[in-house]
Amino acid sequence: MDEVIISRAITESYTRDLLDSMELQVAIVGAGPAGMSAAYYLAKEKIKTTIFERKLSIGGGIWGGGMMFNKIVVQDEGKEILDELGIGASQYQQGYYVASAIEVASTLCSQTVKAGARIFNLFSVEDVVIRENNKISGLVLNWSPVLSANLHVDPLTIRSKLVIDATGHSCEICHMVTDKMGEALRTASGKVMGEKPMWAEVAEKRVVENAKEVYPGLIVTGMAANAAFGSPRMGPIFGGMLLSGKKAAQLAMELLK
Ligand code: 48F
Repeated sequence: MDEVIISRAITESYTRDLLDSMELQVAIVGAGPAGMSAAYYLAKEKIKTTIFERKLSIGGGIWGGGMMFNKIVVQDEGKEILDELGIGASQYQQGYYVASAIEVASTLCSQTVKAGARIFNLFSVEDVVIRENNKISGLVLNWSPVLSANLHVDPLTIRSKLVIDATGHSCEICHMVTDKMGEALRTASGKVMGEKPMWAEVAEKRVVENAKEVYPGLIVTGMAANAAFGSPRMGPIFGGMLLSGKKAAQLAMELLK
């Protein structure tokens, strides 16, 4: 085995993938449950989709379950998605199913990649591209270690017809838009309204309703959607996240037509 051939194989293959991701139909920020669900349903329909994830690990808030008890709960509608993905879940009582957080995170990631979506980990999105018509048309990217080490290194940029903010509680892409464009979001205040206290039942409904185009070219999904529109949090029930990602994918496909 030759060390340099190994290094060439990695460098060439990675660079090819990165170059291919510079022109996308859909760019998703965040590989949590909502972002991966959106990517899975888009890739299944052959939409060119890439997720950029800040962390080394993929899966966002799935792994830790509830307070590090690594189990998650889904309701009937969420169970249908787990069934589709081939993830086991047992009924706890009527309408409540328990699944292994480890199996959910790993299988969702595997199915998303197998469906044809690409995932880049260790990428932080630090800004958006806004050109003609004030529409988002791309993302500004940097290596996560560059940002965590506070190094002065300029970013690179990719173009995408649509962007999905799946950054979770921090709702980062929506915040970037308001930082640069003012009160421009399609929310009641034009700003990120901020998530409200825990209320699982309402939060689970709203997280699907709130998966919308929140700014031209920008769809928001998952906990970022509830933060954007001022809806409650839900804790370790994950069906809404998967359904919100699915709705974001359906909306993206309509907008791409
Ligand atoms: O936090 P996260 O899992 O968001 P989600 O898909 O799901 C929320 C649940 O995990 C849980 C919950 C109960 O259902 O409320 O919290 O809405 O995944 C968000 C991912 O986005 C990444 C972050 O590292 C995480 O993996 N992320 C956030 N900001 C950026 C980012 C950024 N600027 N660039 C790249 N990745």
